[in-house]
Amino acid sequence: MAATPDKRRVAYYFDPDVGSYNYNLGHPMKPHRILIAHHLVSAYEMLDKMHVLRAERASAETMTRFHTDEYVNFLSKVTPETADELTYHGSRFLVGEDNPAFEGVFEFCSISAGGSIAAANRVTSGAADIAINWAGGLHHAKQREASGFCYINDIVLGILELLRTYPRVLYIDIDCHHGDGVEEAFFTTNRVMTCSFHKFGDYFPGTGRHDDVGLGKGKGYAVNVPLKDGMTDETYKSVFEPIITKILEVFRPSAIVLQCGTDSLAGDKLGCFNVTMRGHAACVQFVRRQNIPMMLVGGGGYTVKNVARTWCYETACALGIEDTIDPMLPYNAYFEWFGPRYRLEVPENNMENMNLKEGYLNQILNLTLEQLSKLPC
Ligand code: ZLV
Ligand code: CA
Ligand code: ZN
Repeated sequence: MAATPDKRRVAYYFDPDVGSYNYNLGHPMKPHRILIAHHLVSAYEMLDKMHVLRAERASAETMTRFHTDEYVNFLSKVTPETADELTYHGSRFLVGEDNPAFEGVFEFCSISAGGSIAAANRVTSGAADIAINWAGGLHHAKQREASGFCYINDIVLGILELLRTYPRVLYIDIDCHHGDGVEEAFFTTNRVMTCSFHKFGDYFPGTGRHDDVGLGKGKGYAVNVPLKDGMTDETYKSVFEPIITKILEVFRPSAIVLQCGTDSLAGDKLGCFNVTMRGHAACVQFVRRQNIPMMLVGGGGYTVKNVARTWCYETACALGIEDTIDPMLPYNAYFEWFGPRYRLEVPENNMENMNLKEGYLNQILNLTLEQLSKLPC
């Protein structure tokens, strides 16, 4: 007899307006990629296999569960015209060019944060085993300022919601950048373990050294896996699986938030790894197999068509139907974007894997496992 397929109740949060916000001209962050991913999900007929929900937009007051009143108040008021004055000439709230005061920035943040908060509640209520918010994952936002294309930290707000019900939450971050905002928010608590895999060395935001492990009660509960250019599927898996397995053994999380930033894919405009769509999704599949309530959020990803392909495939992984997915893309409104091959794939390239030099990857793996073995069981 065939084994029962491994199905989960999936809640998928999508706001049809999310694709209409634009960071400044020439800015690499394109909210439109979430709409394209949605078109692929729809063309693959996944929408009727899950609960498709539009979350209530997060209010300013809700955002102050993490951010300061002063910052949220600023964000709710700022426009492209008033930005210079309200930021005291670019010295407060929005520093540098990474975070422009674009038209509708507060609404965009309300959609992103509203989605992660609703996803967290869907999981804690027991109505979903997996809740997805591809508009979330904005891991750099700080308590009192924007950073790295992120204004409101939807992940911190989502985790705070999970902590109302669950004693321990694991946060895993496979975006190519360090998940600094989430790490900082929970740096002194042992109720949230943060684990970020990221490129380190002459790369934004510059934090996430291996020996940054948390403070006070949180000592040992921040896990950082600094990597070099050229990570492949095989080498990514060779650190991801043993580290997450060890974390599950020592931390025993009651829920997991997986940030699925796709700038860790091969060929990303800002990333520098060589991971394929399948290698990236293998992280989702591995976490899903643990049978722990889970949230999937988006994050970075700057080669738009590959972001859409990967989040579509990862939605299929959440549903457990990835083996039935046609590698040829079905016709959809964005079909011509996916030429010349029109396939659901992100292939690797021939870049060198700098992590294999001088046993670097093994050293990092061993140091991380050693850190984790020191935690009380
Ligand atoms: O994927 O930016 O390197 C989650 C995420 O993790 C920097 N920013 C800052 C520090 C001083 N610099 C440069 C400022 C440039 C401002 C505009 C760009 C414009 C065009 C092309 C690339 C960039 C850019 N900015 C590339 N890397 C940066 C980083 C921020 C990276 C954020 C990653 C966000 C969503
Ligand atoms: Ca990361
Ligand atoms: Zn990133």
